[in-house]
Amino acid sequence: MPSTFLMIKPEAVKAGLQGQIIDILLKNRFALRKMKLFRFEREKAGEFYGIHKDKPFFADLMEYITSGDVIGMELEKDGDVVTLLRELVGATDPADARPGTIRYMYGRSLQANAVHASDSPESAEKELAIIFPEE
Ligand code: FUP
Repeated sequence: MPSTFLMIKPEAVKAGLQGQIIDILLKNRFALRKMKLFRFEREKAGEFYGIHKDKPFFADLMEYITSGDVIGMELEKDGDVVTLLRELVGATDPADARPGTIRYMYGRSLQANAVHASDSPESAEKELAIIFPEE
């Protein structure tokens, strides 16, 4: 079954929202295959967000994503799992996210937008290999 990567970001873990977010994922029939709580080292964070390294917001993004624990997950679902999960997650900026989406409910700002979800099958494969290298 195809799988993708989701990560609960620092502000959502600090706010204790991980249970509610996982509940939404399971109720929407995403199967949880792997899960890990960890804190990013700078180097690994840079590798994970390498696609943004020339963006003006990169330094702030590094500061934020290494600021506390995150929870990474491998999620499985029949069909186009990447697109289905991105729809449930909602727009990058919570202010633009549709009601019912995770970012609408739990995102606080463009940066602190509660979760990350891979944007393509290629990104999912790359991100899963970075976060779960041992498996
Ligand atoms: P997404 O794929 O929805 O996670 O969004 P992007 O890959 O475009 O951006 C990655 C992360 O960078 C976002 F989750 C939040 C952060 N970001 C900013 O902080 N400022 C910006 O202007 C754009 C993105």
